[in-house]
Amino acid sequence: MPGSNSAAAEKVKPAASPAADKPAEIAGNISYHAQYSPHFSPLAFGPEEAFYATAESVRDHLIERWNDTYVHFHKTDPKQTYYLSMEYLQGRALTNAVGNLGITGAYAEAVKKFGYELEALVGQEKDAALGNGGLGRLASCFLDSMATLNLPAWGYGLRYRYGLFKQVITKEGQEEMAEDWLDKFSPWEIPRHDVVFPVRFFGHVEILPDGSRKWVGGEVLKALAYDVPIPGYKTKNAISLRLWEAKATAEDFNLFQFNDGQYESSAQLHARAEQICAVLYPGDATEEGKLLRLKQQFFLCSASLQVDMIARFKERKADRVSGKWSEFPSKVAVQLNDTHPTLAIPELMRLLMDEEGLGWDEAWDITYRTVSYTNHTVLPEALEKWSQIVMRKLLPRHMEIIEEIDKRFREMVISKHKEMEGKIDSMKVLDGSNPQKPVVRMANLCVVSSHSVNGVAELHSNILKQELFADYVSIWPNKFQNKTNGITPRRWLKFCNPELSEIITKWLKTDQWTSDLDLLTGLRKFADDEKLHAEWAAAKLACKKRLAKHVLDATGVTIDPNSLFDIQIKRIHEYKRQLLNILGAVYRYKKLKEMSAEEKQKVTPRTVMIGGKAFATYTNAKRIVKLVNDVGAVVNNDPEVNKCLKVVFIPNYNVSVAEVLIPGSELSQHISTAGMEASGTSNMKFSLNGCVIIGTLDGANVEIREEVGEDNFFLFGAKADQVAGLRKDRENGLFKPDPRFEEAKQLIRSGAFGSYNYEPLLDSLEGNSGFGRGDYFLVGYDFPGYIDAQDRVDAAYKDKKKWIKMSILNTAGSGKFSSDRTIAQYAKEIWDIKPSPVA
Ligand code: B1H
Repeated sequence: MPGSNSAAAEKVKPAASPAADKPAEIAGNISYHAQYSPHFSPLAFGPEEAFYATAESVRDHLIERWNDTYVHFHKTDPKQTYYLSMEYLQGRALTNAVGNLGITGAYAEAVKKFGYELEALVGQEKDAALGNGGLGRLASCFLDSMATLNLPAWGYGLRYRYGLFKQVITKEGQEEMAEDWLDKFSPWEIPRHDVVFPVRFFGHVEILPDGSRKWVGGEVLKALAYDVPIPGYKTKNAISLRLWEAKATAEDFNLFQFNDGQYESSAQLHARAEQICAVLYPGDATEEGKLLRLKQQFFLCSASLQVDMIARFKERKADRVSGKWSEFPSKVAVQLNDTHPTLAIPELMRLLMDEEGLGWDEAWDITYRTVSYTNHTVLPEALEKWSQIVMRKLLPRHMEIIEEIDKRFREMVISKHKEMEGKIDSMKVLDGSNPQKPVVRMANLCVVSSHSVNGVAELHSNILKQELFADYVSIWPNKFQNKTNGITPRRWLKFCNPELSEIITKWLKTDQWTSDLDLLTGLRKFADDEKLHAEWAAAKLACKKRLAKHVLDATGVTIDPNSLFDIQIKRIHEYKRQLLNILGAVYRYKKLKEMSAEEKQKVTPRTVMIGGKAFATYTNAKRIVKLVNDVGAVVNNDPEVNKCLKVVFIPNYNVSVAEVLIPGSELSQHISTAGMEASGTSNMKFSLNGCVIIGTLDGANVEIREEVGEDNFFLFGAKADQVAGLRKDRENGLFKPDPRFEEAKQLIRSGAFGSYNYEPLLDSLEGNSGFGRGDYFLVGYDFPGYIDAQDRVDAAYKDKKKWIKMSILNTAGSGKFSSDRTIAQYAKEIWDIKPSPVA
């Protein structure tokens, strides 16, 4: 190969056809891609070039499967699910791709012929972070399970130019930088120049002579599809994640203006097209920002519906006997990942009525039977409400349809559920109670228009039924379901923790657990086996060393792999209570400072790691990031205590970082105020990797504790049904703070961690908050219980045998939390789709 950095590579003969099992042929194919899909100078074949050539070689295998799967679905025409999500947190793809295809060993051998280790090339890949946190990562785990279960199901999203920002920690705290995941390009996506459809914005509604309505005028952009093949594990099926990009065309380019020197006005639509997919969650403090978000949401819905549901239904119905529109719900299921793609509802209505000529009743029946909605949060501030004024301007026809849905819903309640008449105001879709700012309540629109509504953990689904959506339950008692979240065991155990995976396979005498995770219960009978204990401890130590290296590289802080590794990684949010964690660490530091050298000998050494990104405009969350960093700077440099305690902020937490942190964890914190975390999914990943949880009875913690056993979970804190009462007590001055809580706050106030103004943060815990809801998240109430639970952790960790047994029993009890189980339930109980494996 010209310009290769390795003499050995010169001997590799380029070969165009991909081979899966023979390292020599694979190397030939990699060499072929280096030469014939050239993105770099032929003089270079460094790790980066080697990564891209290897990825393109792997992609050949993916494309073969992806084509076969498409043809198979086209021929057999099964009912198909369309999963609409504004977020996907895919992370890196190479390890997962070769792992799912079962060609890891062959590729590892092949790249050796160029003088590379596969792991080194893997590290060259950028994380695809087209999401914020749990909701986006859930969507990505779901894709892996849909493919693995051979389900006819595809994902749909947006191809953001810049995904989630890169977090840089400076003296000021968190700073955000645009993260260029497409630099240089993504080897995994296939631009589909044959799949381009128009999407309209603005304009007006025209009434035609026959009384039908048509949306015309405004501006029309094109949606261009980029397909990312998603391979299933040990199956020939590969499904698609279709990401839409907005573009304008040559017709929209004013050559005359351009030649006249009016460069900006000549390409206005091009610039506006670029804005649509420029960033994930553009700030929505301004009216322009709000409009842009709404445009993004509609763009996803309209493109996906027109191209993949309507056009495909028409294309395939030519082969069917019937082919009536009434068949649509038996061919198409649309899943809304939260309310962000709600506009799929009025858009489907519009397409069926205005484009296909159906009447309201028929279009409504089809829409209702097709669409289902997953709720992911009960936090009032996260329940989307869109201005009716903005909606009418951007989508005039959709606003008409939403008004009609609202009107018919109200009429239905009055005619069929008279007893609920008094509740109509809170149930209806349109809220005009503030005439200056009338809004559309997107969650209400989803509930009224979907045949199924589900929560994401038992507790959360119960809260939906008993509180948020209680009134609707009396109208539609069977509409509400639970689908407890899950995670893919491939990425989150097999690939990220090869040490532990090998041990599990050895002791279970099968590797079937990777696709049948309930088999992990087989480990229970070895929970006291000393040989397993030794192997388990060695695997954990290896992972802790890898994690310690990451911490050193990322922060410059040296941590001791023999200390207890205690981790909290998630988006920074007051309800997730990173503040409780850091106040606990501050209290621990204070007690250590008061101890004699002898007393310190008996302490369980601990490394507290906290990582996560704060939303750019969420000031209190950013203050928490700053506080963790400041506490770390003092504690880690204090020779009196830093053998017993280190506090590290892990910068730029993302999927790849999680893949290093989770295997090396021993204790992890899931400590949200009860009732506020819908599910959580990292709790499942930690537990699966043999990490013990300290947590509240919130979200999926409740079910994890049931599965792994009460003795293997450190529980503390108020229960969900006490929270409202405790808040009331606080308002009435009935709350007496524990002296330990006061001590921790006082130490921060004393300036022990620097002179930054933490007052607004501390103030938020004390009832006189400018935020107007003093200690709304009950940090003060839960603090003593939390400290006591941490004392129990310290004691348990001293007993190595006991701790390892707890660790084993966590892994053994994690079978329920496979996303294969979750997706199988969606397929059967909501979508009514069946596996359709490629022969
Ligand atoms: C979850 C969100 C979310 N719930 C608004 N809701 C967003 C809401 O930027 N926005 O507008 C973005 C995301 N994310 C999470 O979903 C829950 O908090 C977790 O508890 C849950 O595990 C996860 C997946 O169900």
